[in-house]
Amino acid sequence: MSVDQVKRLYESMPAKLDQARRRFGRPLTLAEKILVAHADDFAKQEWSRGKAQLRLRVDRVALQDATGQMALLQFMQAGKKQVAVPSTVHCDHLIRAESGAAEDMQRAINENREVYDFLHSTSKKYGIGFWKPGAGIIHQVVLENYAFPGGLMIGADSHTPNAGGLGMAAIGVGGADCGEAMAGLAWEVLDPKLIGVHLTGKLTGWSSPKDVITYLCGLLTVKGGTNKIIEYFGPGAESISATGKGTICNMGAELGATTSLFHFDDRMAAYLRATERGDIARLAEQHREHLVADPDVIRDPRKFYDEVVEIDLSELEPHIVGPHSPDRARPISKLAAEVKKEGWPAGIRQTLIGSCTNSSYEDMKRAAHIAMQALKAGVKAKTPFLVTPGSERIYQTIKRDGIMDTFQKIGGTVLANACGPCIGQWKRSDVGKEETNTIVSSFNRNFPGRNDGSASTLSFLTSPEIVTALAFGGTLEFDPVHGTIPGPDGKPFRFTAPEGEELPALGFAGGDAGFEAPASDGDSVQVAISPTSERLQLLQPFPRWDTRDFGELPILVKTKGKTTTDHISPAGAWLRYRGHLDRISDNMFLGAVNAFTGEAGKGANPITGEVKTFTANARDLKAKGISWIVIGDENYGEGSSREHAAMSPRYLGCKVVIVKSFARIHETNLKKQGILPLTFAKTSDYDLFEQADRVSVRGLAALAPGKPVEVVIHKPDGKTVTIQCLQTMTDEQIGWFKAGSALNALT
Ligand code: MIC
Ligand code: SF4
Repeated sequence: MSVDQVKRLYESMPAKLDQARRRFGRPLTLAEKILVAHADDFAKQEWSRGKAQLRLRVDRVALQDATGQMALLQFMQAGKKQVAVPSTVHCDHLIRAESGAAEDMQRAINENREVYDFLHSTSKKYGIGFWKPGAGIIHQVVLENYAFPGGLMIGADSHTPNAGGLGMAAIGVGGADCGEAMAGLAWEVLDPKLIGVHLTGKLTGWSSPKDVITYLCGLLTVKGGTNKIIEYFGPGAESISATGKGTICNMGAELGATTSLFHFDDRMAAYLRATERGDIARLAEQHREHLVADPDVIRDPRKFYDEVVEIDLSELEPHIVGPHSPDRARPISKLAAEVKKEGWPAGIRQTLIGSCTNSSYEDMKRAAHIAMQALKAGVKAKTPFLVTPGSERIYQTIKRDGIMDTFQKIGGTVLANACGPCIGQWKRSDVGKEETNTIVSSFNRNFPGRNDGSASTLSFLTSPEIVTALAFGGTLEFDPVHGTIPGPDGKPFRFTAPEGEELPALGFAGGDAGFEAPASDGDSVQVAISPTSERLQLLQPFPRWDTRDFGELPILVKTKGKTTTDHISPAGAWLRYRGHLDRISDNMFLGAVNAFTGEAGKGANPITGEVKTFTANARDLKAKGISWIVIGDENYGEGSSREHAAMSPRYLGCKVVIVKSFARIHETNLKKQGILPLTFAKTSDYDLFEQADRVSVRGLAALAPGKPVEVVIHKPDGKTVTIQCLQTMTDEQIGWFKAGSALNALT
């Protein structure tokens, strides 16, 4: 978005915000200001938190190489010549970490050539900015180049809210949402409720932005933010750098929040200037009052936010979360006792810093400060230490400033500027497949199997500086804040608290950022997809609803416990097939725990009784022309925005998913792909479903917003049980269901 467009947005705000203050009869929070300023039609729009469906115009769309393939394939189906809003593609997820940046990059380019060529040529053709492999991780690149206070963007990645560090409302969505916004349609989202987080005190010593969010994860849990925007404000916010704010907003995805954001302040202006956007900083300073909440909101927040959380940063201890869920939180000082009690292996096998969450200059600098202390004292690292810089800009700057040298001196390996081990793109040879082992990283997710494909790996998340100290302690029993480790002379060695500037004193290093602008004449660019490709496949429209109720569908899978998108459609080696719906569907439910047996990834075929993978069973049912249903637990579909977790089930014959509760992005993805998402009116009805049951869904012709749906469970002995299920579909979404998918409804 050009400076002129930002200026126009800011200049349009006073009138729009006044109109909203009058209509709502009260002052506005920042989240509301941004939503109002981006309303497709303010006058016609109904506003009601938690109830209304907002139609918004986004300023920008960001795609990455794993989810972006499907987003672009869907956009292409809309038949447009050019994208309607500024959009970018970022090649970051497909680079596998194996032996260090240079070799890993070359291997990735060779292995993924076909996909990169596809992304590159579609970008060129349709007017999309293209960030080459190695340019950096989507959210860091967006923060450095595109995010701006008061803006609204969507991205086909759940950690898009990272841009909230610069006061932007940036929301993670499925690829179909992006495709539609790029095609020029308004984008829809449930009017979110608002959580205000009032920050007082000051971050000091070992405490870092990561601790704000890991603490909140423990407090609010992984579903605490569902359909809510988290707005941070208060005097404490000024003690957090813009990139630190980005860390906090990024990991708000782990709370399931729609997005998170901070009010505009001088730290943001400083970051904008350091990243060569002084013109935007100046504009934001001129329009400051529109880029923060109204004064009355700050004075009496409880009147205007649905919930308020107080955090005194001066009291906040460093936290660590895990294993297996980002909300399993405790202060680092309490970890050793818990490790003993739980019998987790205390010895740490790998330490990793970086990722989109924590790879700012400040993060690297503070981690290097810890490493330097150990180097000076002659203390050796006890674990491998892997670093993923967030962008080429960070990489070049830490190289110039000697930070990389420090990491290398402690035996660290600097990986490509990419997702790598954070998304299972990690070839690890130091542990056996089923060996229980412990790793610690500064990433944001730690679901089973997430990093190295092994559910036996226990993954803990904490700040980069604590990760670095733990690399020297080598054990979860070491508390770097209060404890000591043996020095080379046998005497106890104690780290002092990390220090590090938020922005490089010499400015960011220049060099080839890895950006390619689209062609001026897109018509001349050809996008070719080979019909024999195993990486890319043109999409075929899903069949329309045949206007009949669903009768006696078998249950393909009833999942128990956490069913994240990593359980439904694992990443790692499967990322290879993200552009090929048929191939990727072989991973469907591989991580899902079968509620009938406790086993992951497989179950009895509902017709033959043979125990096979869920995919094999689904393919068999599909071949027989039988559709099926999924029963799920709480916060079903938590985590990633990947729509493959909805498309694969749809492709293999799923009609309905009934769960205790949904994560926001996944519920929308199901609707977009034409699957009926239902929740139990009575949570305990989950227990009624048994393996041999058949399930009917009645009254579909009368489907209407807010109207419950009748579900009949047919028991093998002929008995039936009728229950009520709820659905959250709007008229438009019911239209998607009837058309077979949102895309079908469009074309
Ligand atoms: C993630 O962190 O889980 C991912 C990989 O970035 C996903 C996107 C994907 O699955 O490609 C996300 O967060 O949406
Ligand atoms: Fe990449 Fe990990 Fe960030 Fe997702 S969370 S964008 S996989 S670095």
